[in-house]
Amino acid sequence: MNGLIKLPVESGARRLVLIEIVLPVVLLVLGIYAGLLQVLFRAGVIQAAEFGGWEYYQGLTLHGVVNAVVFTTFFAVAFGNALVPYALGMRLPLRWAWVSAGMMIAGTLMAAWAILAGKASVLYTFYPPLMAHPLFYIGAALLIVGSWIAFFNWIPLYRRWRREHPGEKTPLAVVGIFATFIVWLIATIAVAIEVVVLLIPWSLGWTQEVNVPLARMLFWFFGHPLVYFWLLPAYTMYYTMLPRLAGGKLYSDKVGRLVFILLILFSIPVGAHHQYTEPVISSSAKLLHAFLTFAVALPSLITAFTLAASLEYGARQRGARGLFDWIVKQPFFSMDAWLFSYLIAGLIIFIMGGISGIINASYSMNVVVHNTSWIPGHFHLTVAGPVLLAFLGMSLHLLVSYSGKQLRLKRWAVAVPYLWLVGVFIFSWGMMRGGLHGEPRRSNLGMSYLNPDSPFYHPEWKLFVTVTMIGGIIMTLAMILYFAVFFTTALSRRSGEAAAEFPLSEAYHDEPAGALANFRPWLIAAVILIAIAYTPMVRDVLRGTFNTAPGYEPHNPAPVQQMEGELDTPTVEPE
Ligand code: HAS
Repeated sequence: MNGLIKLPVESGARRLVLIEIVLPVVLLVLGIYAGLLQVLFRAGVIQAAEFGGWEYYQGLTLHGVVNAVVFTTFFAVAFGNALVPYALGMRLPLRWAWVSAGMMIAGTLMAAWAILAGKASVLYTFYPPLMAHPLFYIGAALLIVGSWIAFFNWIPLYRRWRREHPGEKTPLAVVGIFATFIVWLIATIAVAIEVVVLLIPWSLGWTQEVNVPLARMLFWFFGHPLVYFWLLPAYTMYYTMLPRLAGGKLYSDKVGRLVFILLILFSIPVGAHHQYTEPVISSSAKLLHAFLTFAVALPSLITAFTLAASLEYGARQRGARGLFDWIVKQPFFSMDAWLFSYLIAGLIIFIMGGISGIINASYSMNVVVHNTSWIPGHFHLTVAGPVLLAFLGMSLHLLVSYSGKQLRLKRWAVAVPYLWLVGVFIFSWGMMRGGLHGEPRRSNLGMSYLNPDSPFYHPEWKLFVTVTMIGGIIMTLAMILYFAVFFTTALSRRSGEAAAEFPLSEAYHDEPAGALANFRPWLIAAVILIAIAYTPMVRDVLRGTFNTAPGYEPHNPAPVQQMEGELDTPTVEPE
């Protein structure tokens, strides 16, 4: 885009951001391949033996951990390392930034080894009693602590900026990134307790059993805000960049701040909506979390209207007339503002992702869809919709600006998000319809549902698993195009000076931030809300009677034989 403010970046910062962007995109190749295998396997096109040499849970773990945890965490840190100094007009302090990157890379390599060696087939939720090799948990802990260090490294920078700019509003982009990492910091404290106190000693054999309900509660204390940790960087792009890419202004700066603060308030005390069907937790605690889940949808509803108003304003500047002309007058295929295509395609997908989320949140509807393939249908419309596309678009943008290279294969780059949109809608339709017909979310029986020898033989699901597979193949094609664009650009010659540049928007209504100017009171309110929502759950979990279990490893036949002796019919594996 023309007319952007370019700020020079020193070579250390340039190298750091490029490593944090390129490494996860390389790993994403593996994650996407594992996803393709899943749809082919579910549709009965390949059998367990052809599963890339992996076991079913191993492939699914790789898919979830690489795509949803490693790629997203690296991206959020790289994006913050680039955007925070840019928006504040300062230099990134490099020493701790490198320590953070080093820890994240070491942690990723440890966890990747454990997964690829078949010693950590525990999925991205690593629910006990599924047990992983200690290096998987230690690797996850390093990745998380590394990302905390990146955040702590921005705080002195921000403090200095505040001293030097008294009375000025914190740039909205910085508010967005700080909201992302405040949510992350609070949420990861719970998973750190789970991993360090419960899982590492258990996987090292120092303790024989683990308190399953307690571990699950701690996981979901983290697991729900995790999804907003994914969403918030995308929201930062929507609020601070999308309006300018659309040729207009953000409709209201204050609403952007309100949305970020509301997400800090409500994204944590809602974990029980993942546990509606679990015993031990009382229904009153679940009800409270259900109400709060509706509250967490509110900032996204506000976002829908604010962004629509911003897009409409931009289109009217370019001559749109009447009621609906502004919708078609968006720069969907602009080669100049190509990042727009990634953001708008994600937003369109999120309309369906949001509706399905609100369905999940209702207790009675959740009982119908929980643990069925409806749920992956929902989350591919959210994390693999607005989040993935915004992250892919911004990764390309950072690659181009931080390397001083030109974007190659531009037409393909613009086609990727729309191809992905078509693929993910088809995929999710298959998954969600299948889920409504009872198709499980996952099973570890080594056979597809279309194999007559499978205890889960369900020929009536053929339509759904086949549609899912078609969607999955289209999504894979979109990603092949993306990788072609990304690596062709990365390997091309440098054509200009590397510099930081972001298409930051002005606001149409640029009011003073008022009560939203300071994070502190909202942080206190968030902690109080968490205490109210989680005290009854902690009480329930500590009172629960069925609370400890020995470890179970899907690739280790011993516990399975033991189970076979005890059970007449095969069952769905634990989540
Ligand atoms: Fe969710 C399960 C409820 C949002 C991800 N969710 C999951 C899981 C994942 C996930 C990964 O209540 C599975 C976890 C697992 O492994 O078990 N979710 C919600 C609700 C929301 C929601 C109420 N989820 C997300 C987001 C995610 C995500 C965001 C990732 C980033 N979810 C649930 C529940 C479960 C669940 C239950 C448990 C289910 C179970 O039983 O296991 C809300 O935040 C959604 C609010 C969103 C909206 C949409 C606003 C629309 C916008 C687009 C506007 C478009 C415009 C474009 C302007 C209200 C902002 C205009 C177009 C033009 C062309 C001009």
